[in-house]
Amino acid sequence: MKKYQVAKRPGAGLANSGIWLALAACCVFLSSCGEKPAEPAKPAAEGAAPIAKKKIVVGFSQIGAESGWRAANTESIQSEAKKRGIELKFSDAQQKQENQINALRSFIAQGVDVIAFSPVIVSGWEPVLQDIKKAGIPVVLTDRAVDAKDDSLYATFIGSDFIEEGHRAGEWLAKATGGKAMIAELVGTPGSAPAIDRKKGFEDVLAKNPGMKIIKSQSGDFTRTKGKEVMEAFLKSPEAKQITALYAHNDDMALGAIQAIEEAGLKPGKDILIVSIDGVKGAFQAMADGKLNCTVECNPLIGPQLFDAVEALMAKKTLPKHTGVLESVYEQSQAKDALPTRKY
Ligand code: GYE
Repeated sequence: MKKYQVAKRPGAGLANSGIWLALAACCVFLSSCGEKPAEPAKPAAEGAAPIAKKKIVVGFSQIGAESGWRAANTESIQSEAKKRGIELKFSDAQQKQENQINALRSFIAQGVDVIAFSPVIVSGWEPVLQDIKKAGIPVVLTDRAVDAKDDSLYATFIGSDFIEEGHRAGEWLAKATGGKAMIAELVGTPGSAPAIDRKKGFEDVLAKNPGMKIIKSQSGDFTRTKGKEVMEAFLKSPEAKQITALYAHNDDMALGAIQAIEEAGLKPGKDILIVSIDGVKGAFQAMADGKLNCTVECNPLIGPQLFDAVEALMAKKTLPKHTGVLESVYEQSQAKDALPTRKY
């Protein structure tokens, strides 16, 4: 495993240290002038130099704002940076890889300390990752993985196991239906890690349950609008009457599909059983209303883990290549109790 060198910005350390020392001195002075009596100062350890801390600058390229999950993820990252006094250069790619690559290149030009991003699709990242490596900037991947063979192109990946989420969704449906279901599938963004892996994990379960079949499958791009559109098309297709269950790769598409099912005069959650992934509040509400049957949790609140990694990299520590996120599976019976404390 190769260790990254954190880029040194020429001159920046020296030029800033004087200012920081002056600021630190001011802070000590101001706090000693406060109304409350100051705590007795601890004698400085012999030979200890005053610590002048440089502000960490992180460039983060977010995929977009396609779902409730994404909104919660963005909030978690922005608020955690603020809390830790880390300067965050945040860029929204509106679900386009091209925009993400441009943002990453601009982070190199700005000489940020660490680059983090959530790659919209798995492929096509090697050239820009090579350039980041050449610039000596460590990379943290969050949420979605890349398919680059050379894992020295990034320091660590923090994110969920999407194959396991697919297994959990499939296993819940197998249990709920006694292994018999004609399934419509709403796939996530084509070529994205969660779409590929959630499909694979689910199909692993189908392979063991010959009575469960996917009879319709199409991408709804992880959005509510497209989820609704695609479900409308499914319900107008010749196979419409056979559909007994819906597997949506995220809650937003399931919520869109619920509307389409209702508009077609059917009962979501009863005529068509629905299982989706994420565990956003809207899904818990839909479960409490009896319209969604199960959601497999995918935790978006990874800001603290991201900045733990950033701080470790700044301290020149080597990180594990992958860190997972703790998650659960929820059914209708748990929805009402869980709703008030649900954080996203
Ligand atoms: O499930 C979906 C979002 O990458 C895990 O992206 C994330 C997925 C999430 O749009 O709602």
